[in-house]
Amino acid sequence: MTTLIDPESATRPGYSAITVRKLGSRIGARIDGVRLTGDLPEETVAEIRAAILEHKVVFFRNQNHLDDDAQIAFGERLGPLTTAHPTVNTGSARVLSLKATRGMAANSWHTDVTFVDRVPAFSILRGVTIPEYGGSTNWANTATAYETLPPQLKALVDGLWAVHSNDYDYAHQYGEDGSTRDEDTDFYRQQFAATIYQTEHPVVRVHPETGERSLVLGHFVKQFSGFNQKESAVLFNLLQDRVTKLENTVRWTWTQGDVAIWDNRATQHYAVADFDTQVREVRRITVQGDVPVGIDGRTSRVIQGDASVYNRLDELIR
Ligand SMILES: O=C(O)CCC(=O)C(=O)O
Ligand SMILES: [Fe+2]
Repeated sequence: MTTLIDPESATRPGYSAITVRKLGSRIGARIDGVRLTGDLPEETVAEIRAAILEHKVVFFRNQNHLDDDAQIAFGERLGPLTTAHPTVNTGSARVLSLKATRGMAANSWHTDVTFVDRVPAFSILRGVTIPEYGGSTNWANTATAYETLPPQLKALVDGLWAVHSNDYDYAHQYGEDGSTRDEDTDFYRQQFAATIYQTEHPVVRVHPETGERSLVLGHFVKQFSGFNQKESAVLFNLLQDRVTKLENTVRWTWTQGDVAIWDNRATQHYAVADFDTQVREVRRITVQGDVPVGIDGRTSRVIQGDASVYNRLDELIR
């Protein structure tokens, strides 16, 4: 017997262990009917993975049972985890705490950790302390951003490479968007760039699981190879505007216990610093990814910094 799909609910066919509802035409889905744990059946994990690959970012409500260990146990079902971060230590080997009371480092469009060669595959973010208002997060689909480029722009980006670094320009974030500087954020920034990494990535990468092409950009881009700073800025804005066009994005308003999982190989995200001095804490783990491969088969190239410890495969530091 075939089950009729109610177009109103936009419930997605093809899933039996979970319920998947689309949130917009290009990106985002909410998943219901699952309690995230380390011992979920293989079929459920496979469907969650398929939903992430299809919708780029998925959201789960009511996962209040999770603590760091349970978040890690579930995360490991998607693949081996990275350490918390290449440079930032917030007190856990695997979990990065993003806690803020005044603005945040993530209120700018980016893909996580693109300054190293092995860019994480998935980021798994858990809402721990959520302000009364503000502090939503936006995601953009970098695969549809590429797919909808006019052919002339595709021709340009298909052979384009860019240098990404953690030593990027934070200054542009201040003044314009109303967020303020304080000692905590200054300290975070110093730690963030304590070791400088620089990696050259293709601007168009071929996704290792889906084969889709996607744009590799975001705020860690320093310069396009073969272009000067001024030209790079013009090109960057032209392409970023395509990525962050509102129709290409989804916005999530958090409640405590929510979990967001995104495909870091096909998205950028932006956390909105509009919660005044309220406390906001989200905690992130990341699943290891591959070295990006361009359309011509060339792989990303490390220019500066050894990030091998970030992806260490042993369990010694757990
Ligand atoms: O605070 C957020 O909502 C997202 C922060 C962020 O950029 C991340 O978790 O990678
Ligand atoms: Fe991020």
